[in-house]
Amino acid sequence: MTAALLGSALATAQNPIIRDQFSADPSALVVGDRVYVFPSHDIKAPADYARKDWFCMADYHVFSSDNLTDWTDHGMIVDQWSAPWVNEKGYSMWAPDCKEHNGKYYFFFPAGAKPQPGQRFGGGNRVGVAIADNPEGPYIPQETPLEGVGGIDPCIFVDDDGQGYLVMPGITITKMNDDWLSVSTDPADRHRVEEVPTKGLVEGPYLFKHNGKYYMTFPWARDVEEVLAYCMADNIFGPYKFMGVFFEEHANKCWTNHHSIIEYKGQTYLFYHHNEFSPEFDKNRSVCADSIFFEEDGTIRMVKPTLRGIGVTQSDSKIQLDRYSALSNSGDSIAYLEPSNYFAGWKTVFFEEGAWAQYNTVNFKKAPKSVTVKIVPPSAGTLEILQDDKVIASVNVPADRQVIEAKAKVSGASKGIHHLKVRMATQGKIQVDWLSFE
Ligand code: FUB
Repeated sequence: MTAALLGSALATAQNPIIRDQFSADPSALVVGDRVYVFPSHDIKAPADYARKDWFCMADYHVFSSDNLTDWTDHGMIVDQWSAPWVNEKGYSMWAPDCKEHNGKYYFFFPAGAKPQPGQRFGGGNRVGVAIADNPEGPYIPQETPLEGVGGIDPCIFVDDDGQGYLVMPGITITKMNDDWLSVSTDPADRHRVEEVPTKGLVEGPYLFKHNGKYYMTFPWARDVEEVLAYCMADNIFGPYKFMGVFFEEHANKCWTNHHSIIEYKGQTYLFYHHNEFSPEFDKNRSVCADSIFFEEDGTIRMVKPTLRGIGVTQSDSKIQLDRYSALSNSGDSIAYLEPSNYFAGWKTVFFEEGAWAQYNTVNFKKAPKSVTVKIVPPSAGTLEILQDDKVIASVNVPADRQVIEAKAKVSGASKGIHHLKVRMATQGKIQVDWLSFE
């Protein structure tokens, strides 16, 4: 059993929310004032894993935040070498889920089982449980996987009366026994959701409840890449009604679209992934989050993935403008800072007078006196900084071959939460890494 007890601070904001490693299939859980995210962990295939073109996952980390902006990595909680029944050469620790039960945290994870006598490759995909006293761990994996349960992508749903259900692709919903280490074998405690599309793979189901209605959401390979679709019901065992798609395929052709949905401080959030840090290989993914809104009749409004993501950004942090809320129609673009290291992040490139990038929801604790803009060469020209459409600074960027931090006086700015805009005020080209207010 491996558990990281010490958390490491990982201050990030915007999408992707995890920026020092690949992460996928995020399962989010609200515990008190914090949101915990249990993703799977994509890695580059090591020498002892032959499938260089496939998912490769050997362990899980857990992350948490109390402001949806700064996420802490609590370290590794379960890995394929320490979970007794898991094939230690499987690299198949796929989408997990974690829920609280009787004051303990039950982490459900799928993995390839150790080969049994007579089996050459492995014992197939099974679902295991690891238990902890706290959401960040340490987690103790059970000796054996769940009896009678095979497959991937377990989701645990807890109804208002505390009854737990295991939801599996298929899609099946099965009552769990009170130990949460076994599922009921009574056919009356099991329901298959038939009202899902029969054409195109349906996987990664996630069941949640909102205003008394059950929402069975799932990735669906409608054409090629997966969209997110859903069914609704008044009762957990249906009948469900297919409601269609609420999240389209990823623009960057990431084939998978695994997700989870939580309500936190009165707002509903979607956690999902795409391959922003690995544009050429969609099996190295990164976790993102965006808000979800409902129509009056309870249906889910289409969710548009954003770069800005969720949470408030502090004005004295390094504001990553490239995670913009809106961009002018022409004259600017977003590019990787280092083409050989995508984890270094992005820059905003302005190349036409009047081009702008807007970044919403910045908290100014005090009215700022100056602004610093980190500039990447080659750059030259003048940028205007606006707070809610009012110009508060003009930053002159001299032609320079070095990375520089250009500083300018701010006047007329106010404190509070505001939208920020950066506008190219001259001809030329300016490449912005980040900006920050003092
Ligand atoms: O991450 C591996 C698999 O890809 C998950 O289990 C699926 O849901 C898909 O996201």
